[in-house]
Amino acid sequence: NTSIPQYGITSPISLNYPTAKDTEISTELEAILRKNGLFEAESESRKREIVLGKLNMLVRKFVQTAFIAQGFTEEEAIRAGGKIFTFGSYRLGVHSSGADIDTLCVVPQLVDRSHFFTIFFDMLKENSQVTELTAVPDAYVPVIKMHFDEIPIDLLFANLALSTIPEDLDLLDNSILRNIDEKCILSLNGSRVADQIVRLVPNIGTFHTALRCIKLWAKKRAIYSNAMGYLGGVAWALMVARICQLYPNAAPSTIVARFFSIYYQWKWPMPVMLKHIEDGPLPVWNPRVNPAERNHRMPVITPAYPSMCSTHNVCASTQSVITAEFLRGSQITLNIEHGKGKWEDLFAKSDFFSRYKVYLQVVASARSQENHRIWLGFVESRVRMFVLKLETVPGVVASPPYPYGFEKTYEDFTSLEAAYFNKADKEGEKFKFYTTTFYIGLDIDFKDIKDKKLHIERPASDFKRILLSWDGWKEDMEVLIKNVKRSELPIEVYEGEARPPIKKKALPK
Ligand code: 3AT
Ligand code: MN
Ligand code: MN
Repeated sequence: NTSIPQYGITSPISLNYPTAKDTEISTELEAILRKNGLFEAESESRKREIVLGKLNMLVRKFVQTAFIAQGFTEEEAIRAGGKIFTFGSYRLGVHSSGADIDTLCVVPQLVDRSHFFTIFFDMLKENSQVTELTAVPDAYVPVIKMHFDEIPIDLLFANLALSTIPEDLDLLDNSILRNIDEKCILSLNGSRVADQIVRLVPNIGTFHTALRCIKLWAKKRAIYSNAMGYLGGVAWALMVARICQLYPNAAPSTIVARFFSIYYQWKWPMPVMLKHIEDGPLPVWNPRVNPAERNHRMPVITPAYPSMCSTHNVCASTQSVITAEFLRGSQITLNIEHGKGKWEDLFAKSDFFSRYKVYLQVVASARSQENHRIWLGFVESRVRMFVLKLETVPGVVASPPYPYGFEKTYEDFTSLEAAYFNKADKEGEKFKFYTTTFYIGLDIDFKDIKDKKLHIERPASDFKRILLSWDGWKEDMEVLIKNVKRSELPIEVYEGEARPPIKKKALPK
């Protein structure tokens, strides 16, 4: 397993080294990234390392306690080991100040998940440095969330079919996946993918800068969200890593420019992959075998066995927005390379709220903060289903969602409708309404529509029914679906800036 690393499934496109100009604009790029507050202070990175060290000690202590409780000697308990690994933006080296650390605790077989949520959870509860401790044992990937000395931590759990955890355990060894449950495989996956990415890029420093640039760009352009059908952190990392493989010696600015021009022209659904997909007993991404995977429009495949598609949520509407952004990015970076533009142009705020004539609002509301938090998470995870329904309505060319919700609380109203429409209502009991509003843009073409009307009543009521029949639904959880013209959009969607002038045609084709 220690042969010479191979970068990618094809030979590189170019082995060229940076020109003086490439180096210059890459330095400018780094300066802009710094200006955007993407890097933490030295003191914060030191703190993260200390926190991880303490967490590692706590995990060992936890394993020992669980072993002793099962009648083992102290010596045996100490030998059992236990270790933490990281994944997410911290592991990839692209986290910003204040970001969480995604961690995974790996323990021997005899320590199980119920111990994690009892013995270990209680140890954390006793720890004076731990705040905002929450256990989410029933999640798709069970997790403990907390702040450790103010650093947000997500902590996953995996117990391996081993009697002890060796200090030098290699997570990429596929044999560790044998005889463990599905939740453990899922939990190990994040770290295994991150380890592979780091191994499969030719120059890690270049990868860091290029990925930080792409992440900032994707957030500013409102296309960063796996849940909403755009791309999440893992998918962006894989896409950047593939370009790094194709231009192993290039400067970060070149990686970014080629990223846009290559993905704008990419022959989707040809998959983006960092290495060939490994076969094995577990199901892996394979559209020839799994019909559902034939619907993946922009497949970006994770490199660690069992390989999966990190972009299965992408739909026609989000794909067209992402593609338009690739084109825009390629034009701007080409200009920058020719000395005719600046990096700030690339990071301009998205024009989502001036791009469409009509928008749909999905307002998720509850009367307690706690229920609102739960409800908005659920509604957010289902907005994509509404988008898919809308795409089938005659006259709808595209119905892309805005990836981030807008929060608002209303005091002293008898109903959500009264609050939303700001109707004065004097009679009846009054409540506080915590709301989050999600937006869907409607790109409409009435050319072939006789009555020049959009019939969205059916998809809207179907969507509402799906939301309200959720298992976790509570009585105060409500949803309001409303269409608004661009001129009627509330000012908060422009985040304090003036309402932009109405453009004729903003979406490049
Ligand atoms: P930040 O710097 O933290 O914003 P990130 O890439 O580290 O960026 P997250 O911490 O949200 O992003 O996620 C890290 C990984 O954890 C990405 C994904 O593999 C996994 N993950 C995130 N959210 C979920 C979820 N709801 N369910 C399952 N896995 C998740
Ligand atoms: Mn993270
Ligand atoms: Mn996280």
